[in-house]
Amino acid sequence: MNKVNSFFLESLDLREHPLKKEKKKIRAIYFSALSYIVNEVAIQPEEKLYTSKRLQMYQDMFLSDIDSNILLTKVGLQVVKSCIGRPWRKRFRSLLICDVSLILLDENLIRKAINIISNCLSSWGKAEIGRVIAILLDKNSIEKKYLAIESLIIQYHNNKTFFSQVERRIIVTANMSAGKSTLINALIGKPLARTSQEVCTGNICYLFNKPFEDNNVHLLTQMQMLTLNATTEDLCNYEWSGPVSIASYFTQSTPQIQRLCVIDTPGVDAALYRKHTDITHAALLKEEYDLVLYVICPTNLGTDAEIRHLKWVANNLPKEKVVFVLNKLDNYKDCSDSIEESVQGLKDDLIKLGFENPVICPISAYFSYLLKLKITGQQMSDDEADEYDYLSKKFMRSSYDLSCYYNDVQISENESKEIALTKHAGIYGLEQIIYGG
Ligand SMILES: Nc1nc2c(ncn2[C@@H]2O[C@H](COP(=O)(O)OP(=O)(O)OP(=O)(O)O)[C@@H](O)[C@H]2O)c(=O)[nH]1
Ligand SMILES: [Mg+2]
Repeated sequence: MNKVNSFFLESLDLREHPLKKEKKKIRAIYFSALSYIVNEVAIQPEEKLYTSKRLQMYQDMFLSDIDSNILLTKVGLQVVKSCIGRPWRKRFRSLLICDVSLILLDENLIRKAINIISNCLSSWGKAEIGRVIAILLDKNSIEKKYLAIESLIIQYHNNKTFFSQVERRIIVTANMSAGKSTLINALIGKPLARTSQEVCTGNICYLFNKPFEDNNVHLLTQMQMLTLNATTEDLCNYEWSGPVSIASYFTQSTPQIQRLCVIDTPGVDAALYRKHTDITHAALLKEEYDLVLYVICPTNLGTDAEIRHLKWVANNLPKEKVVFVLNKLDNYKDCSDSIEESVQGLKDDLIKLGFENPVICPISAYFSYLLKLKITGQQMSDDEADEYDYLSKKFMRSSYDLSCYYNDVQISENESKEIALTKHAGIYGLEQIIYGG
């Protein structure tokens, strides 16, 4: 069971950092002071794993145009220990405290770091940083003169508020290729879980929400291989030798920030991949979760493989936690298929299997995913753009309006077409259930 620490979930946006506008020398001295302090207090291996990556992010941001880091480290030690009166230090002390706090996150470590800084200061300087600490750690209101560091203070507070929430955990299961990973990508609004027409997900993948968008995807693979700015290539190439964790900001249909962990699992019926079934069964039995999303592809309804997995779920899992997702409804044709009949048919089957009053959520995970790309202004491939155009027309038709299968989802007249489509495509209603409706 993967319970990651706060470091892995942290959002940190350095794009507007006040130091970026400074001269090379100032940036170099500042970074050496920052890394010196962080390395003095973060000494446990797990702390170091994250703080070293965070420092790397700062280094990439501040020093990409400067060569020699060995020299800089020496300067850093000297600056922190002795040169009290230099003009840059007064200006940057409060900034240093913010950055140290954003890297260390843990209040005990932050207080240790503040002690190191305080020991270099006069009593006037100590009082000065005391005010910043009170804003940061005790949430005193921000004074005008600290407006330059306000965005960093807000980032620290947003992270802390997020970490203090209880995490909701959702596990997703299905036969192979039912669209589990596509559904997860629709929930996140980004292509983070690997999808394919062929057998794809090969092990457990934990996907965690982050407090706000900073455009950084975190990836932690087996063997503690950690990256805090994973590329599309990184996400496509890791080995399925064990569970994988990914953290990123999730774009929801109705903006609200909640801690969520979605657990992707391998499909259970791939004849050549028996191990996948064992991995998924073990996860379904041992993980802690609030909901199980059981994804069903209509073409699998009534097949031996589907009935087998449904029976296993009915016999082994708490039935009241299972929500059924009838996926790929964009493939339906008005002339030959009936969504209503499929939903009713599935309901009858589930009741026979012992699910008393099954919750069934009809959806098109793929169109929902495209909608999220559209809403967040992300690039679509040519295929995706064509499919988006076609499906947005299809889902505006009343026969594909899936909102009627969800409680409390009403289309309002003055909302945008895209928001109306999230209701028609099913993702809006499903998110209400997932986020605790
Ligand atoms: N038309 C349509 N295709 C979908 C939908 N959801 C998923 N697919 C497609 O179905 C195929 C399998 O999707 P995945 O999300 O990889 O399925 P999975 O259940 O995670 O598969 P495994 O991990 O191999 O068990 C991909 O080609 C998806 O594009 C949908 O809502 N509509
Ligand atoms: Mg998958």
